[in-house]
Amino acid sequence: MTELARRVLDGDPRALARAATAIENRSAAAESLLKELFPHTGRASIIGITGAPGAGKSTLTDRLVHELRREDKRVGVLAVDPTSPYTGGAFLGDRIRMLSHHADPGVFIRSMATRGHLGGLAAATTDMALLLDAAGKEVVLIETVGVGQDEVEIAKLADVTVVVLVPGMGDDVQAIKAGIMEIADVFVINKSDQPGPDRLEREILALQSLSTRHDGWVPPLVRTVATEGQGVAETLAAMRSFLALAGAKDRAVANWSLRLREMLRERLLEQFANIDFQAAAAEVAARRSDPYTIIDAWTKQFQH
Ligand SMILES: Nc1nc2c(ncn2[C@@H]2O[C@H](COP(=O)(O)OP(=O)(O)O)[C@@H](O)[C@H]2O)c(=O)[nH]1
Ligand SMILES: [Mg+2]
Repeated sequence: MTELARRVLDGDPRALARAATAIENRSAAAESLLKELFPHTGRASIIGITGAPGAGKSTLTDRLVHELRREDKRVGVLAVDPTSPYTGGAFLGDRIRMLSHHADPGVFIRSMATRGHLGGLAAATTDMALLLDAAGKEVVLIETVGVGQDEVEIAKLADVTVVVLVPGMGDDVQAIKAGIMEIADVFVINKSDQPGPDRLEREILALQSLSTRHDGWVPPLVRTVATEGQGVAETLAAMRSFLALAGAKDRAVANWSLRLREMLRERLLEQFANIDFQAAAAEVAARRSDPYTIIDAWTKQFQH
């Protein structure tokens, strides 16, 4: 076993930070490290927290961390922040708010940079969660902005997904319809100190009554005021009820089926990183070539 792997398994925060950087850079060393670490994973609960910008995900995550630390649980936090100018400020805000945990060696916090080009964020997030799992974190919280497809994909990689909604936003139900309904294992109605939580609750219940999940789970609704810490313990309890559901093994297989797909997708795209997509796109758009012929040529090039 390499020195770095040994120190990660010991939970050494500096080794963890180094390994996280290696994973972020997608270095070859990171892959061999992850191979070494993988047999030591599978113990952490991976919790996805998703919702629109400003819904209170960071505030809630912060409160959950406090609650878990009170139970003496070791915690990892991964903040997935898109580089969009809308959330550029929130990125800093998240960091500052999270600073309150920085002196605590039981908490490890990492902001995941969006990968800009060919995706791969889902795979990188999986790797990072595995790293924290191997390092002995018992709970890994992943905060994602549930607006892009990429972020919804990441949420699906979690063992339990919490969707944070807020009352009084007319587009709530739209967001739910746009696919968040299927990924929510727990609904949090945050900012319940603001007008309208009853109405939002009725809307969610109405949508829930239209469909049943194949696992029979009816995602509970929890009202929170994250800024006050209200409902945080209840949120944790709701997540734990879901995690304790029978069929955890089947869920693990289903999750790995998704994760492997994401990892393969990324691996393939990485191999094609040098391809001039722009030039090919121009050819296709001008009808000088067709996408099928071009993709055929690309895949042949890489079949060795
Ligand atoms: N009134 C009220 N404000 C909240 C609540 N939770 C979060 N906020 C505020 O909403 C804003 C956005 O919160 P943040 O956690 O950064 O949202 P995120 O973008 O989803 O991570 C901040 O100003 C918070 O202080 C709540 O329960 N009630
Ligand atoms: Mg945030």
